[in-house]
Amino acid sequence: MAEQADDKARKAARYGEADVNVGAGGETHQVAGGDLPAMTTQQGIPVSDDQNSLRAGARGPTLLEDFHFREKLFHFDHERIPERVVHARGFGAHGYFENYGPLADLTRADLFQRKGEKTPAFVRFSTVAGNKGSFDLARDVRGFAVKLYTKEGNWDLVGNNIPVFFIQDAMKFPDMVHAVKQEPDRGFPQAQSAHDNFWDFVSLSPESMHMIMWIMSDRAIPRSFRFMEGFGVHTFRMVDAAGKSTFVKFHWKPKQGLQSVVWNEAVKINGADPDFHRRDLWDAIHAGDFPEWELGLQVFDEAFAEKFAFDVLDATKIIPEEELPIRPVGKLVLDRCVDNFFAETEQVAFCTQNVVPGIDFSDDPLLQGRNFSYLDTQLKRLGSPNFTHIPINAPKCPFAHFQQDGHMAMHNPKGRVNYEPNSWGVGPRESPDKGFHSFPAPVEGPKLRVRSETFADHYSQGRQFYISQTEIERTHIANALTFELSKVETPAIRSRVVSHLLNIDQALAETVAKQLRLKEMPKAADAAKPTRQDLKPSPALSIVLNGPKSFAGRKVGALVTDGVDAGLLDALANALKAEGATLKLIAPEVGGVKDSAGAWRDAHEKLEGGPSVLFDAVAILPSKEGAELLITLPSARDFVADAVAHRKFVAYVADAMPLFEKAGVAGNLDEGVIPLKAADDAKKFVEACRKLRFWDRAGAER
Ligand code: HDE
Repeated sequence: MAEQADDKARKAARYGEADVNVGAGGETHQVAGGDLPAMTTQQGIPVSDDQNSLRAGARGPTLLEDFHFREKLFHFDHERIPERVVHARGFGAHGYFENYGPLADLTRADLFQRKGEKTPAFVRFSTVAGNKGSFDLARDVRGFAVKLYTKEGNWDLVGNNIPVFFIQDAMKFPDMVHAVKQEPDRGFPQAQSAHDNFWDFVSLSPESMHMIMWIMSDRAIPRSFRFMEGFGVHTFRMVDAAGKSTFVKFHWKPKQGLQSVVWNEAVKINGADPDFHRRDLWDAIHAGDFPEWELGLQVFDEAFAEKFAFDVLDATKIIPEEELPIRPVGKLVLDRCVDNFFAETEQVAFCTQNVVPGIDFSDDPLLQGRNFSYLDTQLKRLGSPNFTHIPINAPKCPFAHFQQDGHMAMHNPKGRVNYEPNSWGVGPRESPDKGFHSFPAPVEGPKLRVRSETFADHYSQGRQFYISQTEIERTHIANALTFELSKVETPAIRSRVVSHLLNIDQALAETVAKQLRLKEMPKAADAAKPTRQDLKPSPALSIVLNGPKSFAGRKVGALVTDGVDAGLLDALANALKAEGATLKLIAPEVGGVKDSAGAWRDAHEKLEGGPSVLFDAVAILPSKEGAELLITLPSARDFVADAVAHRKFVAYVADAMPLFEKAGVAGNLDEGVIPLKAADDAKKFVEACRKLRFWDRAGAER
């Protein structure tokens, strides 16, 4: 009887007393007047009890006859679909692409014909190597996959946040992915390239070296999805109404500017908030701060391709913006989060072969291979050739064909005719004018398994990327290589990587060798082509040189205690609001603090849950007594010490000084550490924050 009383309390709590009528035997009914719908099975049969399985006697065995119980567990047991082999961890959002003006001179693609036209879009960002449950701030490439629901079908531009790739031929993709993912015997490391197999593969595949420069740079640890670029990577074609083809490379430029974190921060963010990137996008969209990217094109003809120093079909090469400027043609805005993560983000099926009339492929061997792989992988993951019947994958334009049946077929045509030609006068017909035509590029030659000679230069652009970085960015690359290679257990692999670095930059190779404490400097690796020394730096490749103009969209974490100066806090909040940035309060207890005016201020985070790594800049605002408490808390000392070490802008009140001293950073009071004395100082602090980091801070690394 005690059990039944418990049951009664539980049910009452769930439905609210008024909605539940508990019968004498403990059975419940939702009484009329409650506005919640009645629960049913999948077959629509009303459910009377969702708490207890059907048993022979109160303590007896469960009966097979309990169809509700069996259906509920059957469905639960089948909830998962296979995660993506790569790009398993992702986060998606809806939005639109807005076209700036007609592009008829380049392409007949319908979405580019009318000024101001909006095409619905769905974007999924992802990491590559980690499994679905891994953390967001792995050092990794980010997927930047865009599905555009155009009036002439779905166009999937399945790109990354890095414009080059590890390999030149799709044949090597399974090897490359096996090498980077967890090692097969032990099942780890997770979401890490810092292990022997990856660097073994890379050191035996010099074509990876350009990509290695990118993933060892801060590009691989973005501050959030909102602050990274996207690239189509391959050369594509645009084809106009007359059938003229132009080569094109696609770029997405974030209007928010570029921003990354530093490695020590990434490591800590992964512990403090493994969902840092997805939470950021979710929060921004929910706050109405919709991220935008401008779509830019690099367009060129055969003549340019002929004279360009590298093969435009080689996905390990870029065309520097300074050599071929980017033409902005429209913008992508993300303004709506998904309603259901599984239905949309998990089930979305991107396929590189989804192109629309006016867009076409080039012969890039990586792209050609992808065009097979993506369709194939969707069948495995979604389990049916009818995956386009799922709303997120269905075109939003009219469609008609004679494909039929299969698992879970949802669009089933009526009537007798399911083939063509037919003489019944019904059903769709091909349309030679409107339909997709492949560009008739002339091809001939013997069937060969070869790598074109024109793909042989593996180092020159890696060097160009490196020399395009600012000093601090170069230091980060050297440190990242050192970190990763220090996790490699086999000394020969470490040396082999350094032998490739020698072909990129002597000083970089020497720094890494020294930081690894290599006993002997290896000889430079044999190069199929010597590294070109004449390529000019491309400033567009640096993050620091392409940061934001404002602090909008960024977050400041203010460490507060009881007695926090109410006027200063308000001044800071107002200055940040005017900039389009937000203020979060971090307090010893999540309940909040009482400010100097006696008013209550709710905290957003308890100190232990809100370390400074989660913020773009911090303000240290305790009262005098508050500071005495904070100096006893390791998390408060870390808050300050980390913010300084990560070269953040720090605002502080004089009463906070004991905390700086205890944290060992009282000697770092440079121009990036800004005293808040009067309300006007808050504005100065926010203006300083526009630079994001005070890179000149001396001795910041502890
Ligand atoms: Fe992918 N890639 N890839 N890839 N890729 C997949 O497709 C593949 C490559 C990229 O958010 C898979 O649906 C091959 C380059 C993104 O759902 C798979 C090759 C670029 C996403 C696959 C490449 C990408 C994927 C796994 C070498 C940047 C996530 C699950 C030729 C331009 C899309 C899936 C999403 C996903 C194959 C190389 C980007 C297995 C064979 C280069 C953004 O089909």
